[in-house]
Amino acid sequence: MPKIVTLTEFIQSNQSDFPYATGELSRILNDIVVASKIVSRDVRKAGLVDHILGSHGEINIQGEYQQKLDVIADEAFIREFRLGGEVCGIASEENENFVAFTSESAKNGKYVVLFDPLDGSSNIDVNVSIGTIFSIYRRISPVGLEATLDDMLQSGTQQIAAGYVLYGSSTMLVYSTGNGVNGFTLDPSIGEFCLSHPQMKMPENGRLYAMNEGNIFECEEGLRKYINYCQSRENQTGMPYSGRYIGSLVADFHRNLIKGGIYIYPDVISAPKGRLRLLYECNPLAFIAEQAGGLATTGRKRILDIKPEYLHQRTPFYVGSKKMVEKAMECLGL
Ligand code: AHM
Ligand code: MG
Repeated sequence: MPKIVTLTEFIQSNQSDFPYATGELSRILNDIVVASKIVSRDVRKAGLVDHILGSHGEINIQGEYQQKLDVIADEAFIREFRLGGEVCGIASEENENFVAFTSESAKNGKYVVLFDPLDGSSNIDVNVSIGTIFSIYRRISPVGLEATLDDMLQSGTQQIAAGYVLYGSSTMLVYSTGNGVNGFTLDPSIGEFCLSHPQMKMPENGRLYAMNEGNIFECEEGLRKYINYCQSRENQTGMPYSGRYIGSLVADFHRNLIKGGIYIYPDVISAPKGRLRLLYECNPLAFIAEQAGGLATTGRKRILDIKPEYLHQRTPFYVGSKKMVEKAMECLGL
């Protein structure tokens, strides 16, 4: 049997590959590992423990405030970053404003983390896969002061590391520091993420497409043309592609990363800028996609090149196998 490589060992042995090899980024990744193990444990109990499934703000039978799982996840990650000493501030989907940590050690932290603590929340109560998405940047404000909004509003090209955790039939952590993409599966019997998917590559082409087709008449003509192409025999396989839409971005993305495919959340009439958030949903997955040989665009331009203007900015999102995204863009008229 080959030796198991745990995520902690992997991070240590690859530390010199990091852009700033001082151990700080390794410690942030370890904070993410700890928080995601906590969330994974709670997700696994979600159907059993009513205080986890209860709606936020209600008082349960023990007189405790009930918490939604996405709030539990948000708090777990913030706690690790706040106390870890390397991160000066965070932004998350659950918080309207960014949070600048005020302790002296945090003010000396050189990094910010932007994350969606639990994406796919509509899937929580029905036992379908959900995920955490994260993005790490060097701060641009001076070390020693509190983090600023400008630290959060950096283009995706500035990401130092990004990744996601998928709470699926197993829990997986997939991340990149800009040297390819590696995937780790949590072995619950030893409580460790173990290297299971080294150097992941997204197939250049695929036959799976993921889009909420309920929106088909809400989106632009060019996209309907692309979906028609997917459903026809005109495409490169000579057979209709298979539609696969979980409605959980991390799970849809992860499947396409492994099998090849495209995920589309376009601008629609009800969401003219798309539904997904640039900073903590699209940018990190765009970074992973590109690192694995895939592509991520708005349908017209590269996601990572967008200069963010505000924290919860939305964008249309076309991500997946390179040739599929290119074909979709061609249908949009590029
Ligand atoms: P959330 O952050 O509120 O969970 O929304 C993001 C989710 C994605 O995971 C998913 O792909 C998409 O929203 C589903 O949206 P829709 O129900 O409109 O298809
Ligand atoms: Mg989300």
